[in-house]
Amino acid sequence: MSSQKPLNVGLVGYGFMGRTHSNAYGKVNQFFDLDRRPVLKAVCGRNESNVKAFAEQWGYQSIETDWHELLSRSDIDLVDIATPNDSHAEIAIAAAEAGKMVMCEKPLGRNSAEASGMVVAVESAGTPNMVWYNYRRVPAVMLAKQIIDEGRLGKIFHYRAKFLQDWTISKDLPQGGAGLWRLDASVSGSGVTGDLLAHCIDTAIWLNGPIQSVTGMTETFIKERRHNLSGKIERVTIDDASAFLARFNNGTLATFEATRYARGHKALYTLEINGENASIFWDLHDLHRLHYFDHRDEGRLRGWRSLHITDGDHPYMKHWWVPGLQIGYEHTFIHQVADFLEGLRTGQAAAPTFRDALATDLVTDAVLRSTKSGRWETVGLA
Ligand code: SOE
Repeated sequence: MSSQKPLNVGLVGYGFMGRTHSNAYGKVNQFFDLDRRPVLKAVCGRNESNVKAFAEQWGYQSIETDWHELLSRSDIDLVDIATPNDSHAEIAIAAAEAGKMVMCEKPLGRNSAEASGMVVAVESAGTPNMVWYNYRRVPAVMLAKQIIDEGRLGKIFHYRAKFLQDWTISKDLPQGGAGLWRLDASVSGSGVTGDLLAHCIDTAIWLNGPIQSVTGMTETFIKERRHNLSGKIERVTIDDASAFLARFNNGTLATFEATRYARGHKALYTLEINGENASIFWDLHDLHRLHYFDHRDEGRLRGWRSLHITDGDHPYMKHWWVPGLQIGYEHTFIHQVADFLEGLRTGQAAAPTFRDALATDLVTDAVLRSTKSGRWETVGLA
């Protein structure tokens, strides 16, 4: 019998993200010393045979086919939302009203209006909440945060982020339905702006503070695709590519770009920050490395250092193997659960909370507004 207090999880949705979260709940207590233990109580999805198969494979004790039923259960402490974006708000608000803790996949809402309602719901209920912006918890990205917070970069002049993929280039790819709802803006809210740039914006605000104003451009390269649900050729409503310029409150100038049309790139999330004294560069395809240049190094030896973030004194790494051995994408979700559980113990909410994630939706809204107005747009306050 375990000495840790159980935290009964009810997962809604069992796609790609349902798998990453389930894996994290299953592993977290083996690697982190925590006083709570997630228990895979129930998984919920509309297709009974699929949800049963998922429950069996991942070890969930029970299933539900209607999320209202899940929320009404007294044996569920935490509702974890891993559904397409159009159901985040409804489920999260109802879960908060039912007194559950709530975790939600990114982006929080399809737009900031939806996200605001979700923030009000969790804050009025006073319930712990968090959004799965997992890339904050890549050890190298966490080290970047420490380096910046220690002031090593000095004044930050430039922030540059990109998220490049290439999986929607074929004009024969349909839109809508399982797996392809990201191509239907009525479900997703937007295209790469809300899906990929949202990651870049979340990390950027966390590392460098609030974004003040933006001006952007988007393009939809393939204008019509067959819709999986109607079977008809329909207009494509998402942005396939999105780029924007930004000014941070602290005076930093920034460029952000995301696309699903960068042939050869699968999930190339990169960021570079240039400060008065030093610069850092990070690349998701080589996620253990943090590149660091410090102008204060002795001139003869000055140059870009390629730090391998696998040592025990690097963020999170003492919980894993021995120095030099690597971890990967799935571990970012395990770190996030560990921090959430630790936040429950200390009473210090683990970030990003719903309110933090609202700040990202306010930036994506401003970017999309500016593509219509053709002007710089001020970002709303979270
Ligand atoms: C899109 O392809 C996607 O799966 C995003 O939705 C995720 O948030 C990102 O981490 C990887 O790419």
